[in-house]
Amino acid sequence: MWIKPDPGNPADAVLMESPVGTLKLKQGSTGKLGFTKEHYDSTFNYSVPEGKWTHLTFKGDNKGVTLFVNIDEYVERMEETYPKMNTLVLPTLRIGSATNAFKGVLDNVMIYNKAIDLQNSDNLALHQKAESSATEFPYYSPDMAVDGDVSPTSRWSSAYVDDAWFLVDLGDVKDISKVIIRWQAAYAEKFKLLVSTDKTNWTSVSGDKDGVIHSKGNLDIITFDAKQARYVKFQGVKRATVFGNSFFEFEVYGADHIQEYKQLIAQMEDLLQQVDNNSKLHELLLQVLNRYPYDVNRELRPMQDLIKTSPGK
Ligand SMILES: [Ca+2]
Repeated sequence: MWIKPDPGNPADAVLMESPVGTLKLKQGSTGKLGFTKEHYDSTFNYSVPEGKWTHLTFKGDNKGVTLFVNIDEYVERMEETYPKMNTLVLPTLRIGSATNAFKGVLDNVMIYNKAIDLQNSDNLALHQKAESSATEFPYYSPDMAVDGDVSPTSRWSSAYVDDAWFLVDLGDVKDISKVIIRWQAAYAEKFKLLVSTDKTNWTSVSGDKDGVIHSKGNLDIITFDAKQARYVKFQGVKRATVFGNSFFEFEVYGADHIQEYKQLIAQMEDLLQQVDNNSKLHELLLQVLNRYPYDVNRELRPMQDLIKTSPGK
């Protein structure tokens, strides 16, 4: 669904409700997206921005629920084996609420009775071999950053040096195009991201002319043109704190066409403003836009062709 909340929504503002539960823009006083079911509160570590359109996808199964924001800008999985409190039954009896409706707009709410196959959800680093420079404590070992667990004690933490490094071996050479770093409070203000197929020759994938990436901590999502890599390395340049560098998870994702798809969608949105509301092109554009992002796996060529048919192109 698309959502554009007004500024200043109150605590517990409800997006949807039914007797079985509520989906909330703000879970309690956290300000974060969440849902309540059978008196259990589940909260995503994500606040929906006010005053602008954001796309949310909830992918639910019998174990938990995954949140995708604008396809791949923020992704979180909530799952708990017992009790199964993090599963979501979408409460769609009412959009808004009889008592505490959120203020804002929802658009294009689509509900499927099967899990949507969004690309790019396989973390290639998960449970692979990892190694690093000296750690702060033996138990904050490099494998803790590739175990898929973001709980407070499951993290890699380096000794208190600027040039700490960490690398993961993907097992085989793969095309990759995205790395996500989920930082603990001790993050790197400056670092490099390097890839290699032989563990000897390294290339930086992003950053300034020296390959230096600047971070503000919390979460770094680094996307780049597809690169071949078996080894993916974090190279610290400058620490942000007196401590070392520490992250809960270091995730690597394969090449895909999400970025290209999103660019085409943006072009189509621009085009939609320019064409006659009653034209065939307008109708065709809406057909594609209304399917965003559910058709992320679609062929891109028809979208490119459609843009080319527009007047002035
Ligand atoms: Ca971890």
